[in-house]
Amino acid sequence: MIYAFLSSRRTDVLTVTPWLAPIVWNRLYNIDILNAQFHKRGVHIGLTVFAIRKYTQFIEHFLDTAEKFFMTGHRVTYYVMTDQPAAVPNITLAEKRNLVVLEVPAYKRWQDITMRRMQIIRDYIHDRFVNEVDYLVCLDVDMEFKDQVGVEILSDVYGVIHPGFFTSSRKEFTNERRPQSAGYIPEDEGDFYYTGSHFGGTVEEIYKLTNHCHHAMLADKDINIEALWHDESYLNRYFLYYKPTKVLSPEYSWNYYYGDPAVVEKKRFVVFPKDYAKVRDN
Ligand code: UD2
Repeated sequence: MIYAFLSSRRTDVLTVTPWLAPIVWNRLYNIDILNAQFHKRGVHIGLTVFAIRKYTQFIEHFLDTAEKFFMTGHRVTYYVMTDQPAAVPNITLAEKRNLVVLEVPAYKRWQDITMRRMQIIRDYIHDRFVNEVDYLVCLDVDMEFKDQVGVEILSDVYGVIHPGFFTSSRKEFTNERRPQSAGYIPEDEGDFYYTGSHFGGTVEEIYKLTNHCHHAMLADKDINIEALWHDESYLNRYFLYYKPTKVLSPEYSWNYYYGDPAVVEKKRFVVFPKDYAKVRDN
């Protein structure tokens, strides 16, 4: 048993943060043990995903692949937030899984669409999610599941290392550098560069995170600033001061634009290539 444990240890990647949060990579965990623990607790997982304006085209494939690979065997509710409820396809879901379509406004600017996700998730946590699910997993829609994403990701609050920056120094992170901004991170600070496409945690922790990020955006709006990478910048600032209790490797938000490095043994959740000029209205 001990031998089996030692033999599956990874020496090629960082597996724990300086604040002792695990960093989740392939081969570091036993999914059967974790599944047994989470089944005992009967956890219910909510997945939020936004499909606004032309992004409704991504929803069917996103859901089809989630049915194959996301939290197999657990209780799951998909919350699809859209301005066009009729565009959400009828897909057959496995047992213990359901889909809720929520109508949300379509902001004109794509930047507002991505940033306002924080406010909308916060408000729905308050109005209903808190009574319905234990954890929330918040994802971009122009993505597809390619391999299992299960309860190994769950923790009080987690972020995912951006695939473009897992070997970068903190100076290279594309953080917001204007000191007046509520998203500001100095060049010599920052632990990882986290992607805006995937974060999660308990409903209570995601309430705190989304509320904080939304307020940071409003504070910047008042002084006519929009952080460099929008919601992603505010999320990075949040995680600097409120450290995630688990960090996921880029397996959990890969982009083949960055190649196919061997160290990322599984590309579990992957960006679906898109032509920005065709999917964005402005
Ligand atoms: C990056 C981040 C994204 C966000 C954004 C902020 C990755 C993989 N993604 O992606 O999470 O932080 O930068 O600039 O790093 N959406 C719509 N309709 C629209 C536009 C956006 O529904 O017209 C939603 C949709 O769920 C989409 C998400 O917002 O997946 C993020 O927008 P994006 O994919 O256009 O942003 P992108 O690729 O610049």
